[in-house]
Amino acid sequence: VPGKMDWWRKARLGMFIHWGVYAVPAGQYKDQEIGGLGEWIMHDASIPRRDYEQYAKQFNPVKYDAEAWVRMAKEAGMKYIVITAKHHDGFALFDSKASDWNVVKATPYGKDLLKPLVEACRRQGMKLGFYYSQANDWFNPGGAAARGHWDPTQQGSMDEYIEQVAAPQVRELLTQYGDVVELWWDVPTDMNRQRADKLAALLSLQPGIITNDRLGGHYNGDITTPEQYIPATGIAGRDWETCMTMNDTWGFKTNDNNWKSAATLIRNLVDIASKGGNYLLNVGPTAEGEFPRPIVERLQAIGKWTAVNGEA
Ligand code: JFZ
Repeated sequence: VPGKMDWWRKARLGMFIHWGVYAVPAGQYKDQEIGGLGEWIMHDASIPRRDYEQYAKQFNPVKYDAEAWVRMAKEAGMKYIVITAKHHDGFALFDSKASDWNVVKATPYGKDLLKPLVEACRRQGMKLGFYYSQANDWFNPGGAAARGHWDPTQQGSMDEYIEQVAAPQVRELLTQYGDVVELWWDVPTDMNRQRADKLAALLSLQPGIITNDRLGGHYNGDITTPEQYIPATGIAGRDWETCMTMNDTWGFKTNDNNWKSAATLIRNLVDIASKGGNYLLNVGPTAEGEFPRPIVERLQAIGKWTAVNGEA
């Protein structure tokens, strides 16, 4: 689609949202602080599927207010949002027919979390994209695990997993939620050309969609995704998007308080924009459905800056 990158090249700033069942343990398992990324806790603490499932039974984000989330993004000067429809723990934030490991079937909340966000984005003129962990899936049998499985119930055929879970879910995401501006694949463990082809074919369901470089197989996508850093001189001849956390985790962790200052985040935005890239800045909401206070404060500070200096 000619011109599909036009809005994206002007956007400069987007919101990344990492949200899921991992916000319940929030970095702790069996009274122990688990190092590393909050959304990797199932993997890093080798939590059996059956135990991890219990966190879903406590995932009840009654304070979730999609309108407020979108408003905070908008007031920060963000032009698009990318949310984890499914992260590596395999948990779908949406009503999926392809796996019962989803918010409707596995949690007391029992409602699709993407629908209200889609509606809020439409009402407020915000663009929305989906992160989808296509290869790593530590719950649905056959899904990949970057450093090997730790629970026998995770095992299965990856081709069947792609056929019966990943492809159907991507189809759901691209047909049931209106316009999807970005499909953000992540971590191509054990992907090959055949598996990637099946997923890539689905992108035709959203002709204007932009994809990143993490599908695997032989795909480069439309954009390169430097993670947690800013390329020194940009990336010549390529659209790029630096994704970055405000503290040291993507998914919410109670005890991660290593927040970057608002000044640092604004300086990063200027640095990235001046080099022709976009800044996809992460928020990790709590299991109750709120943005932690330090995040709200930083979004507000960024908004004060972009309101004056934003539109070039
Ligand atoms: C991945 C995920 O594993 C992580 O949980 C988070 O979602 C992040 C945005 O993406 O982590 C990566 C992926 C790629 C690199 C580093 C971490 N990389 O290419 O350097």
